[in-house]
Amino acid sequence: MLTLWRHCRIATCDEQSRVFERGAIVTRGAAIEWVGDEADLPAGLRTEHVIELAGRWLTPGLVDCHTHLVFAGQRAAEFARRTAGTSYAEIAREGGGILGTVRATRAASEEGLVEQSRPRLQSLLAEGVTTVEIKSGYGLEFDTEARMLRAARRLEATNPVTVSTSLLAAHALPPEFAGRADDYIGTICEDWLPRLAGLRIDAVDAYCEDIAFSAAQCDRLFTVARALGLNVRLHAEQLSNVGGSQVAARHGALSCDHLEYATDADARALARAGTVAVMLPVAFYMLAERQLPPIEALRRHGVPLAVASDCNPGSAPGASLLLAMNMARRLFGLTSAEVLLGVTRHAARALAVHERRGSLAAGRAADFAAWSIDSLDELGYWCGFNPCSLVAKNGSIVLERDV
Ligand code: DI6
Ligand code: FE
Repeated sequence: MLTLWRHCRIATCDEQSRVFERGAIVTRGAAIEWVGDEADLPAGLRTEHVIELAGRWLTPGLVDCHTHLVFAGQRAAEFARRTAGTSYAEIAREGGGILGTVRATRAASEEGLVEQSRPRLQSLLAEGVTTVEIKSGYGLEFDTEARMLRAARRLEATNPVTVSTSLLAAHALPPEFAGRADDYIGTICEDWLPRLAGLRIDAVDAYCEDIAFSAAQCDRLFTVARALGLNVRLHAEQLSNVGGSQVAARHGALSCDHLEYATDADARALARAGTVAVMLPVAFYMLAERQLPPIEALRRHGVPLAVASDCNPGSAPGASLLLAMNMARRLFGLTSAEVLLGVTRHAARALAVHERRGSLAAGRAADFAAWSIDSLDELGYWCGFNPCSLVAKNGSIVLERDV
């Protein structure tokens, strides 16, 4: 059955970044059959169902390509300490920070993780998000890492969303391995990775930082992951430069995320490797960081830029991709066009789903969002206001709201 979605303006975000001012889309089941100017609608297409969009803007369903949205508890007391002057790194060195969430997550059941995480996912879905990446990383022991990944898959099975999972076992050093970071990396490589591959993980991630894992340790982890045929991505150069982007580039990482302390040479290496740079301005804001990512160098070298929420209980306690888009514009100086590609085509590429999602073209998934806005410049302009009024996932309307 064919459905005609008519009377809309369309930003396809495809390879040609086509825009149709008097656009229409035809869907067949879960896929796009045709997209273009309504006047060019092929005469032979017999559409049985018509949806009137009343001049709204249509974009691909948004892709949030970096979240830690499955976790238990919250860290408001830690935030209070940070606003009073204690740094994120100091709290981490005391055994707080990520390890605080590890304690809460280890104590939670799979059902409890799903229930606590669902409102965060729903907050993203209400903003037009149709694909979301979810990391493990608050278990740091085999069973809890696996439980987090299963919770992420259950959220996918019970919500209109495509989930991409990343194993982030190398997020912090668990207390059982205190002083033995190399042994912990060895355990992930030799014991966990081969066993977890059965859980359908889409990528292996790590936190490369002087309060977490060294470039050499990430290099070892990625060597094993790549040999198992897994994609890799990396948190790098967030608080200091310890050489993570070079490791990511060497292994052909899908993405390298944060990058505040990356250099011009790092940007060049990422460009050569085809790695997407994921900007996480909510973490930059919440940690009151001052060092801006090298946006000019990333642009000059042609590194694709993505923008993500980083939803997590420590450095980005929120679940709003629209707010991240606003912050990417205001704090990092991205343009509205960069921000839109950053949450569509480039974000999909960071998850290796760009052939199906993150852009509107014939043959791709019918995932899209309609916006009650006059101009595309309004994406990333509103700060704490959501103009999304309709979401379609795999060709079906899954959300309608009055705006
Ligand atoms: N970088 C981040 O922004 C999150 N993890 C990471 O490696 C923060 C995670 C947390 O503080 O709980
Ligand atoms: Fe993160």
